[in-house]
Amino acid sequence: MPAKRDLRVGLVGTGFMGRTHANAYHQVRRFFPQESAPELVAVCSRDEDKAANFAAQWGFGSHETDWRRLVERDDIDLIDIASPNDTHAEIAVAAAKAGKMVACEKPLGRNLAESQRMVDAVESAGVASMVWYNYRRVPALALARQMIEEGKLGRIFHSRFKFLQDWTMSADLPQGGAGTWRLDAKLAGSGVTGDLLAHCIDAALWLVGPFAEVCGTTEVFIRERTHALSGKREAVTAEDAGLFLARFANGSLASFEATRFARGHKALFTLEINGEYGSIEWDLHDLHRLQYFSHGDESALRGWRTIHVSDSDHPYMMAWWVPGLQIGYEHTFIHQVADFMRGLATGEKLVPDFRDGLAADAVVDAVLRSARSRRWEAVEDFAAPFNLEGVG
Ligand code: SOE
Repeated sequence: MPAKRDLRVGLVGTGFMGRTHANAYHQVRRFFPQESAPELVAVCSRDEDKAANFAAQWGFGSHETDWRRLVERDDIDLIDIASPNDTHAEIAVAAAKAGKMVACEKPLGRNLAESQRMVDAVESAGVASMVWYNYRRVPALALARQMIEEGKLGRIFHSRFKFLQDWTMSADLPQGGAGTWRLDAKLAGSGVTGDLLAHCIDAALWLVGPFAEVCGTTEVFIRERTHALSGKREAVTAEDAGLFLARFANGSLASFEATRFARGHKALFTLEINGEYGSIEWDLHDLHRLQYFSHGDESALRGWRTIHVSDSDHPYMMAWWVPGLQIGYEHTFIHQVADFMRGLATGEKLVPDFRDGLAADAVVDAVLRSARSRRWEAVEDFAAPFNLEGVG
């Protein structure tokens, strides 16, 4: 099927996230043919071999070793940033100034000042932006959002979010460098707060609403690691674990927990929301199921039910297989590209955009402030509406 208007993509970063994005650009034209299609114009990595191999493997027309070259090219519409966090702000600001649309991995910046600069850049240039909070596009979570919008849970009182991993538990694991930059706060900005809690925070912003205040604590369990670049033992400042309590603008309360030291858990992202009329529960390890309790059910039959979110009337599932057959992690990225393309075509607000990313980063910032001050800290509300007229 011919594309309506191809979106010419320049991707920065060839790691894990670069692969998820490249795969999404490829697949979207097959499963969402009603949207215009991305064209994979160029990929950029500082390492020439990595860039060339990635371009060949994922079908990019060309490769670059300097992102500035990508930004200068006039055959690219969208700069997609999937490189480590310390590169996000500089690339995004330059791309927006050059009139390009910008997509960026989460979190936006390493700190609030960088995130704010990124938002200012896209808003003053009037270019479209997107943050890859991909879990919003899990069909079961999209269904949860629909149910909340329709009032099925009623007023929300409590919610719980956690994201547990164990991949950094070995004291021999270095910090810094290609695979382990997430452990170096100079590059990442923070540890689990900006990496894992950020996903919980984005889900909470989306499903529960704006935060009012937070109170949290963090810990670094292994305080020194060899730095992959210097070869020397260096202090670790990226937190291994973080816990916080939150009070939302709607008066509800929540707890949040993330760690990379939960032995046996690889990506246990779970959430539960309790409302006046019902509750929901979800678990990334079983991502196509949504648990739902409705107090409105006949009293003798009331109980938790499992919704297998794989039917054609479930969000996104019309595009996939026949009812009952499920999809997975990589599809969330494909859905995000499909929604982005549809937003560009219709003018519908693209979410989450950089301003939504800033709202999440403001919560990250307040949690880290609270961990230092050992007090409740207010969360600044950045989720002001952004007029999309003329965007793109
Ligand atoms: C960290 O291990 C990580 O890869 C995060 O950076 C991703 O955002 C998360 O989706 C999975 O875990």
